[in-house]
Order: sequence, then structure tokens, then C-alpha cells
Amino acid sequence: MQDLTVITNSALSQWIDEVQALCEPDQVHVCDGSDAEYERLCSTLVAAGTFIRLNEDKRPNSFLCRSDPGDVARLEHRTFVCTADRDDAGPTNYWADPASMRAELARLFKGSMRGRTMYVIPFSMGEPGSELAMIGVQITDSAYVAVSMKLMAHIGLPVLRALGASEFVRCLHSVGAPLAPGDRDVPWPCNAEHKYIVSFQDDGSIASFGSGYGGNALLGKKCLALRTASLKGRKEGWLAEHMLIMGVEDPAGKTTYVAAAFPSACGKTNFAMLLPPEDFDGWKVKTVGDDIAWIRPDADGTLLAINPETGFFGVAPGTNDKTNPNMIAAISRDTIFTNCALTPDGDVWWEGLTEEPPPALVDWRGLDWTPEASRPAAHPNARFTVSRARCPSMDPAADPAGVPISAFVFGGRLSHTFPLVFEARDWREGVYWAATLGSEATAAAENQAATRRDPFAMLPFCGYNMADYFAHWLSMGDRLVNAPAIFRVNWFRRDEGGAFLWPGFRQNMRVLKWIVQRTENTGGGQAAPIGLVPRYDDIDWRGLDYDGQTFEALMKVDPTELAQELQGHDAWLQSFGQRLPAELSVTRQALLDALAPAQN
Ligand code: GTP
Ligand code: SPV
Ligand code: MN
Repeated sequence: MQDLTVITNSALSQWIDEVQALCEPDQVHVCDGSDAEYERLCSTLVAAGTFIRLNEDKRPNSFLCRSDPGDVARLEHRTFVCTADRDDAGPTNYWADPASMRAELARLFKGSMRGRTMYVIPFSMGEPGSELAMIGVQITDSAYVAVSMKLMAHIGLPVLRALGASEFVRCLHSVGAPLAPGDRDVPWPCNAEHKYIVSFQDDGSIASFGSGYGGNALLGKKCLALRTASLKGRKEGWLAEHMLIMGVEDPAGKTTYVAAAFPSACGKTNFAMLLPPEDFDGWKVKTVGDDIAWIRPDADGTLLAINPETGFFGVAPGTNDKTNPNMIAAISRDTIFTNCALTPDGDVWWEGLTEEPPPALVDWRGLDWTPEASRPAAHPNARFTVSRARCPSMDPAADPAGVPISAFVFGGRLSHTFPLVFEARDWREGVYWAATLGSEATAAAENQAATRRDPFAMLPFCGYNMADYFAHWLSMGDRLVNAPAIFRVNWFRRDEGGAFLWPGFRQNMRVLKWIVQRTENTGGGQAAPIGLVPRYDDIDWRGLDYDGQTFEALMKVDPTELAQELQGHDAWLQSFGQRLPAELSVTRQALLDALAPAQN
């Protein structure tokens, strides 16, 4: 048993005692956050069969981990926002009564850590000690979570020092797989029967049971930095968003910061690390974050954004030297891979890493695999966890107090109707287009319908009533002196044969350049019913053979299709009932009215 005297915060000591009494672990370990501790825990995971150490020459200090096949993604239908009044969670969240949920969880957590070590992980989202940071303490019985948290957040003694005697967010996690004496452990313990990911919005605490994967288990990420922080932000006048942050440097050396929200597995990481096409001399993209942004207005009414995370938990399939060379460089060492395939020489592989698959692999479930197999070698939601310090495109100048945001970009995976890019006419229309964002299914979450609304890419992450969230965004616009411009993009439009009309990835720089120029009023463009759109000549085509006709198909907004889309928004908006801000219905009607002449 580790000496717990490093804990001087009495509320924390007391909570640790309570959890220990409830969960009955064999041992308690307070994470100091050191490199030596990380190495020790990784070795423990190797010995337990959870980690496979990868070939030291090919992938130094890296590990492969295979999850239980029933525990491979976020579980939205097991994610609950608990508020006294159901309406405070709103129609887009799964709700549960806080008292009954506490009772249910107390039953499940009772003895749930028997035979295991209980890790106490003090962590800070944002720089420890900074006014912008939020400190949490995650208690977990998963060593995989402990090592992942080391990469994804500031953890350990520096956080305890920054915490002092203050308040912290209680984050309780158990994989829900106690061991009886003599039981043999499995590589990925979890609970097949009961899974819960819960935000108690009455006292701000978080509890997660039964899953060890990603956002279900790394509680600083989606639970604290989005569900908990979004509610805090609403009360305090700031925003916690599912957004990447990037700095775009032009050839004159001026950097414009852009924040972009795309739903899960729709390209935030790729866009955040974009390498401009070769012909774009002097243009540079500098990464600040790839998943979460905390955004506050400063005294002058400028929005400042920070990335509260210190690492990436990125989608593996599709990542390669062409789609994301910066990430390929980042994960060349010191990386934890989950649910990727294993090569015979001890390296990892996934669909899309190379054009040709290797002739023989061990797949994500540990089974022999050849290219003839009809199943993927890596799970579609296979991911890597790596520190941002490894990423060559990180912005060295990113101010820890936040970077000034000049543009917001929203985009879903939409095969039709929506053009490559358009700019909303004003903040209110921008909020409208974000509130009605739709996207087609991906592998990042289970039980997801084919196409769904994903407002602001926040559907699974907003910790309160989404209608109130829309109102919060609308009111934010009123408070800003120079509100950022708002854009919608769509990299995923397809032609009649089903092929993507836009090459995407590096080529998205051409769209980004137009966006940056629009923020300086130099971008050009023309008015259309949907908003402001670039003409063919407004886009920089240097080095890409992309003809005007294809561009026309890519940018086409069919008035009848758009009217149908807007008609379809009615039911969506009405689903929020009385709490929906009237501005959104008014905006919808104005957009429809503007279309009427074009339809005749
Ligand atoms: P989360 O980590 O789940 O929040 O997602 P993310 O938005 O960071 O997702 P990520 O960047 O990992 O998205 C990966 C998926 O988007 C892969 O399927 C990519 O192939 C696809 N993708 C990214 N950029 C583009 C693009 O420009 N064009 C096309 N067609 N696909 C893209
Ligand atoms: C997402 O699903 O949006 C992710 C991955 O970023 S997870 O952390 O698992 O939620
Ligand atoms: Mn995400």
C-alpha cells in the first residue's frame, strides 16, 4: 500500500477513503505522473498480457493493446446526464434521476475493484495553476487508463500542488470486473452486462462503470472537458466545444486562428494537422488542438481559445503519409495503439496505412489475418494515444492564455445537398447552420443511426439542454465586438456514382485560404441563398487540376433540395419545444423565404 501522505487536500483524502471502502481494491496507488511511473505501469500491462511491446527498432517505446470485442467505442445509449429536472438535460441527452442513478451505481461499484489496484490520478485540463484550468481526480482500477491519462492530460504531483486545498471534479471509474482470489485476469477487463457513463450535473461529479475504452473511460476528455465544462461555461459565460484549433500562417508571417467542429471521426485531426500542398509556398498550419476547445471572451470582446488536452486519441484507419504526415511522424514512437493489427515483425498496421496490406497480420482480435479475409484487420474505431509533444506541427507560439479565434467552421459528413463551403451572412445564421448540422454514420460511436443531426458536433457531449446551448451561443454573439465569421464546409459530397467530388485532406488548404482571406475581407465570393460562396476564381488552384464543371457540381445548391432540407429542420427545431430560442425558427423562415423566388 502506497503512502497517502502526498495527499494534503482533506476533501480528497476523505473521498479516497470513501471510494476505497466502497470498491474494496487490494491496493491504492496515487499517481505521481512521472516518466518512471509510466514505464513501470506499461511493463505491468505487458506482464498482464494487456500490452504487447512493439518492435523497439520500428516503433520505440510503443505498445499495442486489444480491447474486448464488446468494448470498442463510446456508448451513447449508456451515457447519462443526471439533473433534478429532466428538462435541464433536454431531449438530446439520455437522462436519469440523480438519486436513483446514485443508488444503482453504489450497488455496482460495491466491491467492484476487488483483486485490483485502485489508481488515484490527479489531472488538470489546461495548464496546472492557470486560471483557465479545471482540476479533476480520476479514481480508476484500469492501469491502461492511468497510462493513457499521462499522455492526454497534466497528471500527478504538479497537479496536486496546483490543487492545494481547492475543489476538484470527482471522476470515479471502474471497469467493473472484480477478481476473486485465484481468478485469472483477462487482458481487457470490462463488464459485459452493465455499462454507465454518468455526469451528475447537480454536484458536477462524474462516474463511469463497465467500459475501459476512450471517452467512456478517460474521464478528463468528453466527460469533464465537454459535458461538465459546457455547463460551467454556460453559467460563467464561455464555451466548451468539440473543436480543433489551428493557426494558419500566411507567407507574410501573419497567423489567423480558426476553430472547427466536425462530428466524431469526420476529420478534425486531419484538418488540425493539415500540411498545405507543395505549391502553397509560405503557408503553414500550426496545430493547437484536435478535439476540444475552451473558448472565452476577453475584456475586449475577442474570443480566446485553449486546448485543454496534452495529447491526441486519434482514429487510426485512414491515417497515412498522404492524409496526415504530421500524425504519422507523431506516432513513430512513444505511442499506445488500441485495436490496430499487428505485423509479423512487431509493428502495427491498419486499413489505409499502406495501399497494399501486408500478406499476413494478426488482427485486432488476435486472430490470424490475410488480405483475403472479408473482415478488417484493424477495428474501424482503432485509435492511437500520443502526447502532443511528439507532433511536429504543434504551434510553438500558442499562448497558454488562449489564441484569438477569427473564424468558426462547422462540417458534417454529407454526401449531398451541401456545398464544399459557404459563409453564413451573420452570427445568427451561423448559429442556425451549426444547430442544424447533420452527418452520416461513422464508427466512433455504437448504435448510431445512418444520418442524424449533430448540432455543433456536440450531440453526445453537451451537458445540458441543447436549446439552452443554442441560446448561449446566440447571446455570446451579442457580447462580442468582432464576432468571428462562421462557415460550413463539406469534404464529403459525392457524385452520382458515389465517388467523392472533392479530393480533401491537403487540398482542404485551398478552402482554408479562402476562409482566412474572408476574415480579412479579401476573399471575394458571391451572395447565394445559402450564404456567401466562393466563385471558381476565388479559390487558389495552383498545383491542382480541378476543372470548373466539377467545381460547379461541388458547389451546386439546388433550391428545391435546400428547401427540402430547411423543411426537414422544422421537426428537429420543434423537438426542443418551448425552450428553443425563437431566433432559430425566424432564421429558418427567412432562409426559406429567400429561396422562394429561386424555386420558381
Ligand atoms: P474524433 O476523434 O472521433 O472526434 O474525430 P475526428 O474528427 O478527429 O476524426 P478524424 O480526423 O480522425 O477523422 C478520420 C476520418 O475522416 C477518416 O475516415 C478520414 O478518411 C476522414 N477524412 C478526414 N479528412 C477528410 C477529407 O478531407 N476528405 C475525406 N473524404 N475524408 C476525410
Ligand atoms: C469522439 O468520439 O469524438 C472521440 C473519441 O474523440 S472518444 O474519446 O472515445 O470519445
Ligand atoms: Mn471527439
